[in-house]
Amino acid sequence: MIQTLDDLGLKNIALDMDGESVLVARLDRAAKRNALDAGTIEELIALFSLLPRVGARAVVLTAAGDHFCAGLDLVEHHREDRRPEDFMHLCLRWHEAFNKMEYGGVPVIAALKGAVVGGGLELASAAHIRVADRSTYFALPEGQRGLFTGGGATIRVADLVGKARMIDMMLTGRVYQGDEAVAVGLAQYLVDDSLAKALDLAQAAAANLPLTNFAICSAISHMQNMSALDAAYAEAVVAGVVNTQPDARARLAAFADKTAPRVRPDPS
Ligand code: 1HE
Repeated sequence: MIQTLDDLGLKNIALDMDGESVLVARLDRAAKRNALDAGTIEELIALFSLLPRVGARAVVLTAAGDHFCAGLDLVEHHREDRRPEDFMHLCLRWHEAFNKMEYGGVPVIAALKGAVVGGGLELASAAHIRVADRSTYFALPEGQRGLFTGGGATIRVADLVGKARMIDMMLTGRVYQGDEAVAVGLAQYLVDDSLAKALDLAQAAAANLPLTNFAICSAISHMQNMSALDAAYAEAVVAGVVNTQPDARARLAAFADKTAPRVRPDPS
């Protein structure tokens, strides 16, 4: 049975630790602009399935080279000449990978740069926080390539930017970047150094209690899939468990005895 990240034998994703508890996972096919071939998708599934069990408290997802991810490996797709059922099954593997990220309960912060396009945007949109730098640009070029999204964009990208913007991106090849990308919801931060910012955010998230992060990074997504009535019930159940966890008592005591920091406006 696989016990450690080393046992996974990843070839297209490099792993590193930032301190004790933040795992840095780097897409490592820069020569192919980190295009997602079938093998890389399997590696993402293996990695994000194991994460909750190896004690990583947060993950930064980054990429080698100048581009975060060019999406589906179009050369592999062309070479394989897939039948509809082959590609449908491949899409189910993409969904498995991205669902493991979104619903796995461990915060995933994407440090973006260059092209975040097609399936690369689908990957980024499965992260819990997206940090862009000035080189980052977002697009869904499937429309122009004679393709359609298959890695969850119809759910996650539409959720981020809304149906009308997603349709515009696919019909016309519209590219979003800079402040406009933040304004439409594709990224939450725009900075000079997206990796440094993502690491800061990951360290901050890693300082939360793991059960609290589990709820934040799985329950909110699950509740979006429920009716309002069921979501309210599920929220009460999750809060019942999280808000009574013994590990939270010290934090509550610190607030009560006035040693905990207060919430203040950002001084900058
Ligand atoms: C690739 C891929 C790829 C690059 N699959 N090999 N995605 C797209 O339509 C994006 C396609 N890629 C691009 O538009 C550009 O490559 C980039 C803007 C990302 C980067 O441009 P550039 O000038 O730096 O690189 P390049 O010269 O285009 O490519 C360098 C190498 O990466 C080259 O390989 P080489 O062996 O000839 O050196 C390219 O073939 C390779 N490469 N992108 C395979 N995508 C589940 S459905 C999801 C649907 C989709 O994601 S559709 C794909 C959308």
